[in-house]
This record gives sequence, structure tokens and C-alpha cells, in this order.
Amino acid sequence: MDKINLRKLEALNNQHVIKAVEEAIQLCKPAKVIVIADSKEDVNYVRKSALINGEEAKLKMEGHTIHFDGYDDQGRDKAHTRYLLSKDVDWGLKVNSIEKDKGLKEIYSYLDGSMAGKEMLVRFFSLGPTNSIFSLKALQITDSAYVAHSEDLLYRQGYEEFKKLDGSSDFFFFLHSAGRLENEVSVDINKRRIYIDLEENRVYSVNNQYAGNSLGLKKLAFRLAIKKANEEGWLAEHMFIMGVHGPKDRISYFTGAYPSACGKTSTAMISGQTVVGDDIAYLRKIDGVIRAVNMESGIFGIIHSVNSEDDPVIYQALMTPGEIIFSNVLINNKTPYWEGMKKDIPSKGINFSGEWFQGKKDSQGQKIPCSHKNARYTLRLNELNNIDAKANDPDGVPIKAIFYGGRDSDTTIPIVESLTWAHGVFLGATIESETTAATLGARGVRKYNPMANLDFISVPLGTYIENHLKFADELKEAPKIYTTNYFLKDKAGNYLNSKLDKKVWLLWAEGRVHNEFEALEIPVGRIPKYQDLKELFVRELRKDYSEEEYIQQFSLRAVKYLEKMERMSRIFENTKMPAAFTQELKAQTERLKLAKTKYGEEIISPFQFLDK
Ligand code: SPV
Ligand code: MN
Repeated sequence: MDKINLRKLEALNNQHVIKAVEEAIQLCKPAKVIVIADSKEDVNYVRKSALINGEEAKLKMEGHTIHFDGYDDQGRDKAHTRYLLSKDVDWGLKVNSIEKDKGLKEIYSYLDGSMAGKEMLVRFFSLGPTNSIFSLKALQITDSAYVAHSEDLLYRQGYEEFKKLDGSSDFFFFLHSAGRLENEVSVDINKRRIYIDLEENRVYSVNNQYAGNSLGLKKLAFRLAIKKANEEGWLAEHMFIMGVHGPKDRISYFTGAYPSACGKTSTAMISGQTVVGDDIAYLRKIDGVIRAVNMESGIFGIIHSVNSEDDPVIYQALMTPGEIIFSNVLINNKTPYWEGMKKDIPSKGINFSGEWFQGKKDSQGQKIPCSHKNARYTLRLNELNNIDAKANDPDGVPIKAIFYGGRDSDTTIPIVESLTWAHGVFLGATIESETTAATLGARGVRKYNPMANLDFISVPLGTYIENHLKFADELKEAPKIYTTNYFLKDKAGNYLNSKLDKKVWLLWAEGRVHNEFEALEIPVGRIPKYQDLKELFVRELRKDYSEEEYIQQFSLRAVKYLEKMERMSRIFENTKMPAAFTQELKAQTERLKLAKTKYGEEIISPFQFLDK
């Protein structure tokens, strides 16, 4: 490290930072160390480095670049993401962990010399708006300029924030090395490891580039934040935050947790609404009100099926000059193409498999699509024309409602309001979703995913749920809680709803929050009344909504729901859960059984409940 860089580091007056950097240098043995502060020149340096070292290449449109991850590095590697534990923990769910000394020894051996001949970038970020009591601080060390550049787009600058630490060790630390590269992608994928030290608030990640594995600040910081939040009585959640625009300029802020690829970003981007964040929220109780901030300031979004009809705001941004990283899409003539963009796709180009041509097959004989299903775009929220005016407010926004969205084809009603806060926590804790391409492994398998957070919960499940239950204590008014399911199908396998219908569910909930609609109480919660939806469909989508559609979508699939309750009972059988949670599970099961007996049907029309 030369004098200039050393001085930058010393100006922070923080021995813990210096020690972390020194240890990383000793271990990774970089050729050079560059400390990046908040200045434009420093940030520019990172952007340029990614182009010079070939991790990114310029595209035709000004500011756009392409980055490729390795063929086998296209999603989060759950199998090799582990907690380092020095003692046994009764998690109450399946958690991937490794004995700490053993894990450290292994990952140190992979990090040893991993930056030889490369440049080490030292970066400081704020997780959440600057000057905010919500926010945490993060030190990222990486040899990947792509990683550091992505974090510029996704997080707020934190060098000046670190000065405010006053020498304390209250920051997260992330050490990443892409490892050995060939054609600019990590090649030692069999040695890809992501190890999380919850005791030291540190994460080590090696031999990978896919942002969900490599960017410390995304899902890795999130795991550390969940633990911290639990200890301190706030919430760190896998949630969007959005401004829902009701009648007469009224804005009600909602958050929503959805497993990967279940409609979280597309809900946050519903037309006519404004977005605060699309992935991770920090929530606190302030003066009896739940307020939330986006801990990020950009979007790392799935590009598959983004097109001018279904995602006009994002599509528009992707077609406009501006700082955007495309990853794992098809490039032809320096222009990006992807599946589902509803444009003609060239028959050849470069994609995540290298030279690509229409009909190219993988080693299993499967056709390789032009873009990976988990191909992504990375951009700052302020590139979007629907960014909310309060997106960077250090006080956050007051939350009126919480959505929990799953993905199933045959059980959950499109939108249901919880009966109480505790019932809402129960609904969130029992989300199921059919697996998608955002993680490596088989797709379409139904998986239980509490609060869409299964992959990230870093405290015992019972403790995590207890923290949620307690969060409504001492509130002036608890937010209403909803579950959604955009993925119901008919017997022939066709979706029962169009992609746009979620706008109606959202605005119905916004009206409910302000006591503008009545609801129908059924065993699993409260659902909309037909007449209200009919009017909303005309108002919002100029669409005639028939009674048949309503019955198809909002009937109670009692047997399917009971099967789900059974699955949940089995899951929680041997888990220490809060009494209130167990009570909700029992009560909902009873209500379902009663209804099944009373109406004598497997599927009960909502109109039957109206008649009661
Ligand atoms: C998700 O998969 O939930 C994402 C992308 O938001 S990742 O960075 O992979 O977590
Ligand atoms: Mn996510």
C-alpha cells in the first residue's frame, strides 16, 4: 500500500479497520492495495478498473456494461454458504454450518495468495441512508472491480460515515476474492465457499463472482443484520418498500417479503406507484410507528421477461443511457438481449456459455437459452422514473401494511388479510413457494420459506418469530398484514390471473388500510368482496371482472389448505416455537375443518361465506 492509500485509511482513525485490512493483505497477498473513499475520482477508478481488467465490457449505449459470471456460478450457492459456529445451536430449521476452526482453516487456505498479481480494493459503505439511526456500516475488501462497482450502484457511500464510528468496531466486514480467473471468470468453482462468522460480524467469500455470492453487502450483510436486529429489537427483512398511491394523492407505504423470483420486484414496480426499495428493508419502531428504510439504493433485478408491457418502468430504464451492468444476458453487436423481452432475439452472440447460437446444447443435451433464467441488471434506483420522494429519507417511511407473497399453483388465495397481527405473523411464517432459478438446484419443488427468509435467518427460528410477534407491542396502530399468491393455476395449468391483476389486490389493501372496503371473513383470513374488486378492476385496469373469475380465484380450497396445515404441523413438530404461533396454527386448522364439515365441499365458493 502506498502512502496516499495508507493516509486515506489512517484518516478514519479506526484501529479495527486497519487491523482488518492488514490481515487481509497478509492472507491474500495482493500486488497492490487501493483505498476508495467517497470522491468521484475514487468511484470512477473502480468503474474503469472493471473495464480494464475485463470483468466488464462496454456496450453500445452510454454507461451500459456487460459482465459474465462463470457457467456454473449463476445463482446463490446455498450448499457452500455456511455459518461458522464455535458451539452448537438449536436452530429449529435446517441450517448449513461448519465448526468454526475447521471452516476458517479451509477458507483461509483458499484465500491464501488468492490476490497474487491482482489489485485489492478497500471500500466503505453505509447500509441504509447516511445520517440515519437505521443504518449500519460495512467494510468490503475484494479483488473484483465488478463486485466493487456493483456495490457502488447498489449501496450508499460510507467512507465519511466510517469516520463517525469514532474508532469503534461496530461495522460488518466482508472479504471476497474471485480466485483464479480464466477468461475473466472464476474457475475453481469446486472451491467456492461463502463462510459467515456471526460472532465476529465477518464474511469470507472465495472463488465466485455471482453477486448473491460475492457482494458482501447483499445477502451476506443481510444475514448479519438479521442477527443484530434480533438482539436489538428491530427487524431486517427480505422486503420491498413502496409508496402505494390511493385516491386523492394519498400515499400509504407498504413493505412486502417474497421468496426470490415470486413477484417482489414486480409488485414494487406496479404502475402508478413509487418505489423505495425492492429487496431488503430495515424496520424500527419509532414513537409508536413502524418505519422502514431501504438498506440498498439500487436494484439487482432479474431481467428474464422484463419487457415494455409487463415492466414498463424497468424496461424504459434499460433502454436509456445510464450506469447499468447487465449480467449473463446475450450480447450481439454490443447490444443486450434476453428471454422474454418480447423482441426478436439474434440467432447468435456471446452469452454465459461463451459463443452461443440458437439450438446450442449443454453437456446433458438440454438447449441453452439465449440468456440465463437468473440473468440480471444492476442499476441505481434513481435511474427509474418511479423512485419515491422519500427513498433516501434518514427517518424512513411509516409502514401501513406488510405483504407476504408465496408461489403455489393450487392452494393460496390471491390476496388475504390477516385477522390479527399474530395471525399475520403466522401467515408470513408459513409461506411456501415453488423453487425458481435464483438459487442453484432443482426448480418447481414446493418449499417452506418463513417470511421469504429461509435462506437468511441467522437466529433460531422460534426467536426470529418471537421478535416479529413482539414487534407490534406498544404501537399506536399495527400495520395490516396480507398474503398474496400470483401463481394460482386452473386444471389445464393456465394461470388464473393476469400479471396486471396484482395492482387491484394492492389497491384493495390500500383502501382497507383506510377502512374504505368491507371484507369477507373466511377460515384463513379476510378476502375482498366481489363488488369492490369489480369496481377496482374497472377503475385500475379498465377490465370487466366476472363473478366466475372471482369464484375461481377466491374460493377456499379447503382440502388443499388443510394439506398445507398438515405440512406445517410436521415442520414445526420438533421446533421450539412461540405459544402464540402454535395457537394460530391450531386455530386455523380448526376453522378449516369446521368449514369443510359445514359446507361439505373441498372447494368452497366465497359466496357461501356471504350467506352465513
Ligand atoms: C434473491 O435471490 O433474493 C436476490 C438476488 O435478491 S441475490 O443477490 O442472489 O440474493
Ligand atoms: Mn432477494
